[in-house]
Amino acid sequence: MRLTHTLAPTLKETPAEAQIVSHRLMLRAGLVRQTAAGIYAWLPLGLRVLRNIERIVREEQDAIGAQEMLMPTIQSADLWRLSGRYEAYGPEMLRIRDRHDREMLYGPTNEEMITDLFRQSVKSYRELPQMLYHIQWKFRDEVRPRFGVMRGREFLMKDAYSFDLDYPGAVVSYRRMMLAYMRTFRRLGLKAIPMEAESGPIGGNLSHEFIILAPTGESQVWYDAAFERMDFSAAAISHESATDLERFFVDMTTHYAATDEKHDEASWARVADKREGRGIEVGHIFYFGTKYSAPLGLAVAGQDGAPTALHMGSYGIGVSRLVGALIEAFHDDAGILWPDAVAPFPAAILNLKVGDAACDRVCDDIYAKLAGNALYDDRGERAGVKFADADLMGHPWQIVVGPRGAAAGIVELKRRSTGERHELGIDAALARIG
Ligand code: 5CA
Repeated sequence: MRLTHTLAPTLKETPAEAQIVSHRLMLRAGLVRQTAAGIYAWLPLGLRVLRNIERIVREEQDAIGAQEMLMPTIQSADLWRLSGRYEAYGPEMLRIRDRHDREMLYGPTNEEMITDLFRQSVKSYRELPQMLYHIQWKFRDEVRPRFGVMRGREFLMKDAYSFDLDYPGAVVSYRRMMLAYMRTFRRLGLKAIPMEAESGPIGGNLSHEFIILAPTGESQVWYDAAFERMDFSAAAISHESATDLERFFVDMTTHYAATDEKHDEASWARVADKREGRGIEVGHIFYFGTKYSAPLGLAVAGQDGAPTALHMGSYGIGVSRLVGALIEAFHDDAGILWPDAVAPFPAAILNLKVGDAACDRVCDDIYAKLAGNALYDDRGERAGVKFADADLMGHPWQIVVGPRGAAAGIVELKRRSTGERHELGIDAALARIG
């Protein structure tokens, strides 16, 4: 992308409404703009990050055999009456009437809808187990939307749902999903700690929150350093093997991890390798048995032919919240430090003297060799402005092209996260970026 023709409105000043660093940086780097309270438009660079996160989430869901689908954002109130949640959800639910005066709602989550869809088509235990997911916008009319995309009213979630004939099967699905979560957060460059949690309005009796560590996180977290050393690779743990999953789960849940509410000094004292930090909730998973299948009539013929209500779980990842959470985890005073896996582009090209024949030629050459997969700062701005904006936007590499170097075919390659700089020939610089 050429910056001259990109909607990436960077701001020098700190926006007054932003209380936390990720919100400030998302506005300053031109990733999002608020269009109504707690509702954001994703500008081109922000959307690229969102899509990169989605891709990693999707790949790890697919890898454990979850099937992607897409349910609508608008739902009919009828199903929610059957589960009892239409009233129970209260003012957080955005209620809508269509032209026929039918009651509709903008989905805050999809347990009812998926249960009904599954009920219409699946009739036998032979079709189980199954897991389905979608990545879809949700609306929750939060009392206090704040912190930008971290607590929005409209936000993007990956929500998955598992269907099993019985409790032991549901536990396997739950553990499989937990494994996928640990892999997902690792790939995003994050340290994630699963913690036992209350299940709240989703209901159920087994639930874990996934807290990622970031110095500016909203809650204090105490955890065993063992979490940081665990190997979640397919080579170490097969998601197909119930024994592997059991070992993985037991290993996870025997290690101490707690937030403020559940922290217990006596248990903490027994942890050999202690770690503390601040945390942000980026995922939440629930096993809730037949809480939705029973009232919505989702039962299949079991092995003995008798109708059996299915055991279900639901599994959420806050995809849009992760954009903010990643910035909370990776930034410095000058701006964002995107991990390679999610950066809008791998590199920014800084043309320090637009109009200088050598600079323009070298930049065009690099931009072409990267097949346009870079943010090319081709603006007629001063070098200082370009350096500041490149640091603010946080692309992992900066290729700095000045007139003297360009004449000699040399560029300066800067690694944003470490500040390391190297003077290199064009091809050597491109080889580093990989
Ligand atoms: N139905 C279940 C699982 S699919 C569910 O809705 N769980 S949840 O309420 O915990 O939400 C899942 C994740 O969505 C949370 O862990 C959080 O990361 C994200 N999330 C929840 N509310 C918001 C919000 N207002 N803004 C941004 N992200 C949110």
